[in-house]
Amino acid sequence: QSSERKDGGLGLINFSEKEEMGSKETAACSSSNDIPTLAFPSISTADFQFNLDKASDIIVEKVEECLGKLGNARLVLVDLSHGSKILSLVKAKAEKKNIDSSKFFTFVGNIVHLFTKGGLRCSVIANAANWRLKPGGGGVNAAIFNAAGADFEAATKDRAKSLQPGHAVVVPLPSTSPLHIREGVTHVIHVLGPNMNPQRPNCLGNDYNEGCKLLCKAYSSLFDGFMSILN
Ligand code: AR6
Repeated sequence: QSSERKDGGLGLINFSEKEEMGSKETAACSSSNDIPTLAFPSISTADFQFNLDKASDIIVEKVEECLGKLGNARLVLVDLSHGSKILSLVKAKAEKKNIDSSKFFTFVGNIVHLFTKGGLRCSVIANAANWRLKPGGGGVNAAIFNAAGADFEAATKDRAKSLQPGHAVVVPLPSTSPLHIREGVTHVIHVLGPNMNPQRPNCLGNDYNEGCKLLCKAYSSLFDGFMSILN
């Protein structure tokens, strides 16, 4: 149940005010639903086992870099539960850097139900993909492929057959996709982050030099992909 509750500030709300928002949050939400919004998960930090402290530094750094170029669009980091460590770390670090919370905030919810269960319309969502760009596995990848349906799989194949770590590919979501119809999502951006899990392909061992470079590159590619949609 907690997986569908909201977390971060919306619109005019500061990170620190989140707990008191209730209905105000919903109102801010519905009035902001026309703003182009990218919802993204924390790339590489669950199945791919990337260190959360390092990942949160990178997320905040890359978000800050991107915000100046975004116009009126906004970025939202999502995770499934209120207990999410990565959301807490990012929220605290973003607040410290005075990042504008109308342009970037965190949100608790399932990335495939942000509008219908959370009231937050996101035109674009990011997928923490695998290198084959295949359905299955777990986490965000399984959720998005399941929710988006067969036409999305075909649309992905049209765009790319595989992905290198640090890269992203933008896939327009067919208008027949349930995710398009139900949630208003127009594009999915597949991103492949660095893998630190020995059970998965291309494990970097403990090479965080390379890992951090690749995670930075992954977020740059993701945000560039989002900006290419806006333009
Ligand atoms: N909605 C929102 N956030 C989610 C959801 C969801 N439905 N599911 C997971 N998260 P992960 P990775 C959060 O494992 O580490 C797959 O098997 C999760 O709590 O999806 O990059 C692929 O096929 C975490 O914060 O991605 C790849 O092989 C974040 O999303 C591999 O996992 C990313 O977790 C990629 O692993």
